[in-house]
Amino acid sequence: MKKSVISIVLCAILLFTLSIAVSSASEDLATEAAGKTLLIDKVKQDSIVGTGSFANEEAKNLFDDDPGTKFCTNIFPAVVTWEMDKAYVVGGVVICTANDNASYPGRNPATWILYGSNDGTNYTKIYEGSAADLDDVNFTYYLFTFNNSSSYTHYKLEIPGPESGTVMQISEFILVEGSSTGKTPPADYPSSGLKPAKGDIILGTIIGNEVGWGGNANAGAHAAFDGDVVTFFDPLGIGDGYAGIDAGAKYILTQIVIHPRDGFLDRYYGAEIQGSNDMENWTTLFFAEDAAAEWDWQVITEDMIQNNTGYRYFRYFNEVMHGDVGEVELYGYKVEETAATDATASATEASEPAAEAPVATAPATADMMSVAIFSVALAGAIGFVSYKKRRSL
Ligand SMILES: [Ca+2]
Ligand SMILES: [Ca+2]
Repeated sequence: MKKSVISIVLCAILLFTLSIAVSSASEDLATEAAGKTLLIDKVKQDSIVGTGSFANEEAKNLFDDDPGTKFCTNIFPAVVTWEMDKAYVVGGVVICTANDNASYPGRNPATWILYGSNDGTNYTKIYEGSAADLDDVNFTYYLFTFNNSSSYTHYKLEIPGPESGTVMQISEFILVEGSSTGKTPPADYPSSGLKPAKGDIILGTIIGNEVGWGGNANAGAHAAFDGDVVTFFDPLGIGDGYAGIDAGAKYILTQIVIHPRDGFLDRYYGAEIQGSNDMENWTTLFFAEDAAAEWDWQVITEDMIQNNTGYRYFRYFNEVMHGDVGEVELYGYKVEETAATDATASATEASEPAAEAPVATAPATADMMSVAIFSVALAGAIGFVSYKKRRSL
């Protein structure tokens, strides 16, 4: 009696385990990768180079949108390189098993490593799969997604060996296009180490330009929120495009930290941090009145932030200069539901000119010239205020 109960429990656990495995795969590509942009036809067929294989089972079979053809080899590590028709940000991969994995268990890759490159020589690791990724089943598609914000023209797949035995095979290897916006910043963001006493880093979903100036996929909004001061957001033009964060709830800012782009300190002039609750009407919370003095973190403290009444959307914007920026960090605290009425009241007050705080009168929405003239006048009147604080390393 006791034994049969244990058997039932074990069966239940087994069925549960199987249902998880099945739910992450499909015999139909459209089902498995629903809503994804597949880059199958973006592969330059004549660029594909792969490790030797069995006859008619070459690496090029990975890119023909046909699960009936496969890359099958007993030479390891198996390495395949190829070039795309242009640079893509890849945020996922679909792998399909082959015709007879069920008959020959162990032919799936032990691990699989995807690399990207922009010169076909120096490769950066993007993602590493594991032995448990694929099952011993035929013609089954598996989707894997991962965080990656870098675009590459060249890719490399490296497979150290089969899960067991001496032969490895897969029928399809499909890159899935990622998005530079609509994602959360990576783990190494924020990187300034300049957290204020009050408030925490505002993490959320990146909003703004998908790509930067000239269609540069590396210079989209994400580049201002990746923790790397060298990578930069590059708008399409002056006042044309922005990099921002959807905080998901209303936040009061306690500090703003901006790192200019290397070699473009003059473009810090006119930098604005704006807030919005509808992504249409933007209010200026901070306006940079001069170029950055050094290629270093620019710290804007709470007392320098105007109209700070609680916003869900924040953006870095520049209507004066072509506003490249290396990094943007926003710190603050969430507006409590019960405090919503108070926030509205203070918003009305804040819209009145504040004589003792000249920065407060920086126009929230104004054309480029009036902002520039105003800023020059203001800078002359009160002198340049240094917002800079050295990074403590
Ligand atoms: Ca194929
Ligand atoms: Ca960056």
